[in-house]
Amino acid sequence: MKFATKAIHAGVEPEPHTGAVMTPIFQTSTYAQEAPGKHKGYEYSRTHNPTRTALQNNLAALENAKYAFAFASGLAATDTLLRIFRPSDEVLVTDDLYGGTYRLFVQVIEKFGLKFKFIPMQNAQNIEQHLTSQTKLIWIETPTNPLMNVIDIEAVAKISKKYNITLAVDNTFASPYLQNPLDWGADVVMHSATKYLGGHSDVVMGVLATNREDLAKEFAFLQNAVGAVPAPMDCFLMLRGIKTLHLRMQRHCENGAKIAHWLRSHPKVEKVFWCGFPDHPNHEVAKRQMRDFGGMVSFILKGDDLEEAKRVMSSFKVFTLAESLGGVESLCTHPATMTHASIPKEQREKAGLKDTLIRLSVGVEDAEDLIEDLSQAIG
Ligand code: P1T
Repeated sequence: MKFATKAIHAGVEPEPHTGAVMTPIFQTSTYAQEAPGKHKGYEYSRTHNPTRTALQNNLAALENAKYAFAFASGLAATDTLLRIFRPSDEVLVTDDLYGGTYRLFVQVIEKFGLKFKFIPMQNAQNIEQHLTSQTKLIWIETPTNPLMNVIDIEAVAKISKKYNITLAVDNTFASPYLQNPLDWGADVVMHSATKYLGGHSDVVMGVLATNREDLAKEFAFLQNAVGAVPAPMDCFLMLRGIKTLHLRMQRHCENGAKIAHWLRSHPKVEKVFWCGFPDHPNHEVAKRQMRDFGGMVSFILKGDDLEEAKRVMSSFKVFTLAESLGGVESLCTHPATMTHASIPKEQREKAGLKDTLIRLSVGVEDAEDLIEDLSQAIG
């Protein structure tokens, strides 16, 4: 089945009792049992819920995975994955990543004895020298948030396999429409489904998907044992959002490309971060592992003046200044004070993230209106 058909149909069957075409919201915490232990596969909604089952089957199909698990947020999904590791295990992480993931790793999980090392991975050859016998997980984002660095999933997977290390890819920025990390050798795909998958900025949710049975068993156990599960209503909204993922992504990519090029030709713009430019350092990798370049674009104004950047971010009429991304509406974010404020400034700057960087999540509005808005805001 091709992507658009999977987005609409995978995992979703008409409801057997009534024929309802849309998966109902099974708003129940528990299920009647005929006799102790004799039930229809559903006992308690932390463990299983039919709306969640339909969504998980759909998500697995989109990521070419055998198994997918939905969680109450992207960070809940990441936290659940990290719980399969043990004190003194080491994790190698891309140096540019969502600030909340950094905070979870350094301020929460490190307390339990795991060690995290943040390194640039745009050149996969940089990785091997940082591995130790304790390295158990490599965590990458690609494209990265917010610098749009691209990491060669296949090259990293070759290394992780050689040393028997699990490779997890945060696929939030690309969405499964643009990139399927498991096809390139990753062991786990993680999503903040809050973003492109949901697509309408009305649900917070996370996903883990894998083809490895051993990991799937751990995730199923932990999903129930830890319990960071999404509500049935949210699973319904996610299924509904996913039905138009392919249509939305096409327009996000079209608008993203138009805006990236427009910004690049603007006399007041110093640098535009977007992996669709042929001179982006890893453009060839992006072309190979992604189907298009997405709707996330970051930029820095000439003069590198924080006050001027703040003035521009406060002047938009169509873009909304807000955290998050991937919804139909265009958003503008200031990573240094918003999404990446939990990463110490020194660490941010080491990774190349300046306080003056402006991040755009280009929505699916009319590109001409978006460009007019950017034009009046930048001046
Ligand atoms: O917000 P949540 O659903 O918990 O997902 C966390 C997360 C994980 N990975 C990436 C790449 C992300 O971008 C996020 C959330 N990011 C934002 C809220 C943001 O504006 O960047």
